[in-house]
Amino acid sequence: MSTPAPTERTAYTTCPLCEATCGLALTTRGRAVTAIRGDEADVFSRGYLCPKGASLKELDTDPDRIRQPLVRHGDAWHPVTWDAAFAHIEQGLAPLIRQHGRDAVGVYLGNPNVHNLAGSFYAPEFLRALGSHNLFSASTVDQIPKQVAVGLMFGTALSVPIPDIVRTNYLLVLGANPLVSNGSLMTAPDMRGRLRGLRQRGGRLVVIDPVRTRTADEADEHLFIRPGTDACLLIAIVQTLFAEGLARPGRLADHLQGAAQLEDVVRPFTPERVAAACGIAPATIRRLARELAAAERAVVYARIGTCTQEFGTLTSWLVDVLNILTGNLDREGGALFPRAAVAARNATGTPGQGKGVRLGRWHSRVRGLPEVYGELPVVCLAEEIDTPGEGQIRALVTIGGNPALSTPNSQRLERALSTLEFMVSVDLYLNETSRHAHVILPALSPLEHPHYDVVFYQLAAHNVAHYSPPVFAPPPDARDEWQSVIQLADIVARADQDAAPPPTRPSAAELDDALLGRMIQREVRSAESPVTGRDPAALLAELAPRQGPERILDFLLRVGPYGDGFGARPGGLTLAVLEAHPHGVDLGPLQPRIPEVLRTASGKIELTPAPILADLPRLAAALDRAHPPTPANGAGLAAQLIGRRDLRSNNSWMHNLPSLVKGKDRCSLLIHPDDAQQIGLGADGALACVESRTGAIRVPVEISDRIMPGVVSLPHGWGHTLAGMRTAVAAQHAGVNTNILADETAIDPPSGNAILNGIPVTIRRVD
Ligand SMILES: Nc1nc2c(c(=O)[nH]1)N[C@H]1C(S)=C(S)[C@@H](COP(=O)(O)OP(=O)(O)OC[C@H]3O[C@@H](n4cnc5c(=O)[nH]c(N)nc54)[C@H](O)[C@@H]3O)O[C@H]1N2
Ligand SMILES: Nc1nc2c(c(=O)[nH]1)N[C@H]1C(S)=C(S)[C@@H](COP(=O)(O)OP(=O)(O)OC[C@H]3O[C@@H](n4cnc5c(=O)[nH]c(N)nc54)[C@H](O)[C@@H]3O)O[C@H]1N2
Ligand code: SF4
Ligand SMILES: [Mo]
Repeated sequence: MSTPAPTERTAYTTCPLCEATCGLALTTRGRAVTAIRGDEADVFSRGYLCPKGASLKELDTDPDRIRQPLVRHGDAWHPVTWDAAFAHIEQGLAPLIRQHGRDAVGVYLGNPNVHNLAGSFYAPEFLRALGSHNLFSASTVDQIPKQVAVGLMFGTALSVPIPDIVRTNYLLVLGANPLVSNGSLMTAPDMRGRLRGLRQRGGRLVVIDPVRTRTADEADEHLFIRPGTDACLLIAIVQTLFAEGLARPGRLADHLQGAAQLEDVVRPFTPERVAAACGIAPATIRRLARELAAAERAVVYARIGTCTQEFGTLTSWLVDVLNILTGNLDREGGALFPRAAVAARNATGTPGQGKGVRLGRWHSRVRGLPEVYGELPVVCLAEEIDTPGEGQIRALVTIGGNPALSTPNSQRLERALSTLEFMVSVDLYLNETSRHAHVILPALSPLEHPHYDVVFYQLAAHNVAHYSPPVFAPPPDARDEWQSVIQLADIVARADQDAAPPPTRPSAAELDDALLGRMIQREVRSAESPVTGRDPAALLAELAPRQGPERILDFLLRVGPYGDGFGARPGGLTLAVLEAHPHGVDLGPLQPRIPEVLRTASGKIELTPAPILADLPRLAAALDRAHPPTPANGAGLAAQLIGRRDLRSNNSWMHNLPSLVKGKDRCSLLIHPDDAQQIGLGADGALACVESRTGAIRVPVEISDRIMPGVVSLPHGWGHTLAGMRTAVAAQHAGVNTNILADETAIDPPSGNAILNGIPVTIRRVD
């Protein structure tokens, strides 16, 4: 007799792939997904999804996805049990820590850590247990400049003001292409719908980008700008506001520190002074200033093109300065601070006051770059591995990261990785980075673990909370990523104890109990908590029988700003409440939060933080630089290289899914027709050689007047050509790695962030 066909059911889950946090409705039959659509009842995304969300089905079933721990001997990988894998890791890491100290182990955390609960709740525990100064992440090839600016201005690293797109009348976008990226540092699903809504209300959208992007296609006005010069433009807008008496912070005036000093320092940066550098006429700069000042509700929004560039921190600062001076910070239709339900630093502690942020508490060994928020700039990673001496990195742990493709001068990093004495990767794939590991611990399919966006609800354009239980139970011998990470924490914590390791390793559940115990202890001791002075054992009992990330989530929800306070605030949020709302809980539109949200030592908005002002002379010096730069060695075309994203690609790791790589090749060099003609590149598909200080690549061109002359654009995350990987589909759509061209010595000094936009390159035709 045949077994009965499994019944069909619908499961709801939040897509973990990008910052938009779309609600998905999955139709499943047994262990199979039969359909994925946008969940129309989702309180935030209302049915929106993109092609990547639909590809979760392929990710779930990808035969190349690693499902068992792997140990490498030479070039050969062997599946092993979890216990064997952890024993191997202990044998690899512990002696190095004992002999060379904790800094001998480096860590790289990649982007998926901010998209899953293991990264949010357990990775910090691993870093604490390891106690190494050599911590790196994708943040320093991404948004750290913004975090430095807002930390200094508002007091916490995640106090990023978010554009209130659904209520604004004027949106100025720089260096972002939300129609393709679906938004970043602005969680707001369905960007096209939201931007069209703005224009239907009679609002105005202006986009400033070296490329006429899909977002620019939706705009009222698009202006080209020379890569890396947004700070020049924005500071001249600020100067104009002061010069024309248009600086009117309104209600915020009482909460500002440094307004007079600000007016002083921007005075030399007139529109005439900056125009040649940024390529935008003085009259246009003044008009933008007047439009921003005149709009009833306006907001400036900038993203990766303005962060991963020469003046990332200054630009990020100027964006909020403009929102403040036009009275648009912290008001409806301007830029507002979300109030997240879980783990928001600016919603705990004393309202309106804090310690501010401290940067530069230690420095990298080789180049002496300052620490930022507990990590070192990833541009230092290779040199910390390949430069001998005390404190050298001898072992590396990567969790959900692919720095071999994602970070500057990848060839040097690649070489460095191959010399490590020991390396562990926690990853879904055997790829450019994890191929260097000695042990790979697999993570689960995103459909096999619970989900809650701890980070992105702190950056969302509407206050929401949405918990998703696992769609499928994990396979019997699988372990969730949090279990791996907490075991790793235990291994490194005990590494320098000379005694032999205990005969049985503590279980993940035991380690989790200890971690939560410490969290509860801290909370009951905090004077500002709804559970101050309560009995930790009683709180722990109330969380039973949950375990792991769900138990921590329940705990943090309950002590959070909307929480039930373990009975202190009846009717408040608990995980059970979220479970009863599979389409999410709507916590309301963003509300003004100043001064309560501030956590600076002064209790004010710091308009002129010293580390930021210290960077202004560098901006002044750049104003007279020649554009475009002349070619380094005569022949060829001198240009500035920038990056871009594609709707069907996600950084470096989703190129193994057939539905996303089918069709036209996406890894092409976008070049203006005049530039192409000058070096004899006749048609799309012609091969160009692109060379920078660090390397050279060959790539087919795509000729288009969407890009400004003197600038070329190439997406990152490609170049799947290396030996020893297990990504068969990606290998057939390999593309080239743009980070061979990015220079690890080029940084934004206040943040240490890499410069990935505006890289000087020379381009030649390949015959
Ligand atoms: N030139 C240039 N370089 C760039 C950029 C650019 O614009 N231009 N952008 C930068 C930006 S913004 C970012 S965020 C970085 C990204 O840099 P990385 O975070 O280093 O790279 P990703 O491509 O996101 O790789 C994620 C890795 O995690 C694995 N993975 C996926 N899901 C999970 C999971 O749930 N658990 C675990 N353990 N692993 C998982 C994937 O297989 C992959 O190996 O790249 C940066 N690099
Ligand atoms: N489909 C898809 N979505 C993604 C990702 C992905 O890989 N694919 N990655 C996710 C990640 S990790 C991130 S961080 C976000 C990023 O999200 P976004 O910030 O929206 O990133 P991009 O789409 O790369 O848009 C950056 C824009 O900056 C422009 N630009 C480059 N240099 C300059 C400059 O100097 N000045 C100005 N004004 N503009 C410049 C580029 O031409 C480009 O249009 O996207 C996320 N979403
Ligand atoms: S926009 Fe982002 S969150 Fe929404 S479906 Fe696409 S990848 Fe997922
Ligand atoms: Mo990113």
